[in-house]
Amino acid sequence: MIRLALLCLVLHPLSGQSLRELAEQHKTRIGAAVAPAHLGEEPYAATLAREFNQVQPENATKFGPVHPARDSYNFVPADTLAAFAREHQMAMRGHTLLWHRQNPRWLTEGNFKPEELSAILHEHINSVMGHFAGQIYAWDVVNEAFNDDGTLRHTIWSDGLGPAYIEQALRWAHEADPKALLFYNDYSAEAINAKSDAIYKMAQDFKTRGVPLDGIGLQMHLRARESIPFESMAANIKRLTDLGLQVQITELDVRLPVDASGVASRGDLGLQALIYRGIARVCLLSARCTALQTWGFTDKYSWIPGEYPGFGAALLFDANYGPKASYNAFRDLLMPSIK
Ligand code: 9MR
Repeated sequence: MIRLALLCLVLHPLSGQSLRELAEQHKTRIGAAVAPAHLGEEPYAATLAREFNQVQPENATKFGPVHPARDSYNFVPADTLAAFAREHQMAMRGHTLLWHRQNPRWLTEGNFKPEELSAILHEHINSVMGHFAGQIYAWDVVNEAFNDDGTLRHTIWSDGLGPAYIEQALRWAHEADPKALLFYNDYSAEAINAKSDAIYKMAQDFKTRGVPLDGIGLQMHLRARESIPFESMAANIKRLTDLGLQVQITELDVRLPVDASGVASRGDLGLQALIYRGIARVCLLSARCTALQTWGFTDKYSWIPGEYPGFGAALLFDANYGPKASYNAFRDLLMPSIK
């Protein structure tokens, strides 16, 4: 009987505990970036609610989508997601108040003087965070502010407001919703390197001077067939959490070469599963790595094929919502007895 049950578990992984049930036993969050427009698709909504206990809008709370004209906001798509999250007892993250991409034309082509740009940003932070106060528990306040060499990226914000714009945004964010956790979020800063050194120095300085910063988001857009520096990632997480910060994995995906129908080889799917397992392990081993989030969850909808032609299949579920080896790797790692 027991052997039969075990066999069923192996053959039908979905009959066991879901990722969110396992994550809840670890008191951690397993999240996914979501396009609210797909919530009407039954398998999309059912998979999301069954497997995840955290959501984040993939685009809906970025500056352009949420603040399309100077005097008007569009909260409808993110409100739809917030209602879904409430209905299914999921936590919600916000992404992102300041970035150099997906800004509306009225902002990028407005030729605003520094005082006016500053007032626009202050008002934006107040309005968006005020609207979602009590619904969004953590915000990526600033996204991708550094270049890979650790210098500050030229953006509408750094050029218009000067390098202190990051701490100013964090202070305004704290005033707008004092209960929200405030994150700085970036890519290619997972392991120890010039970019993560710059982020670490900034975080250390902010902690020393009392600038409100609660955590660092490590995006983790990875590809199989590259060597993943797990130990260096763990060391980076440790130095950040030693400052008293949380770390969250915010945008994990592992892209694979695919054929014209979007199908990857079995070998690459196996390599991908090892990477998913390794990242989950690095996060679970740190008590202050408080969320593990993937950038989407089904290969049906992912930014990868659009941005990297010839690549895809980067997520936990295939295009038909079937669980992949990466899903089983995540699940195995979250099983209480396995570490
Ligand atoms: O997945 C997002 C895609 O739908 C958008 O077209 C794109 C626009 O720049 O942004 C993607 O999300 C990005 C995220 O907001 C920040 N980190 C990198 C992500 C992938 O580009």
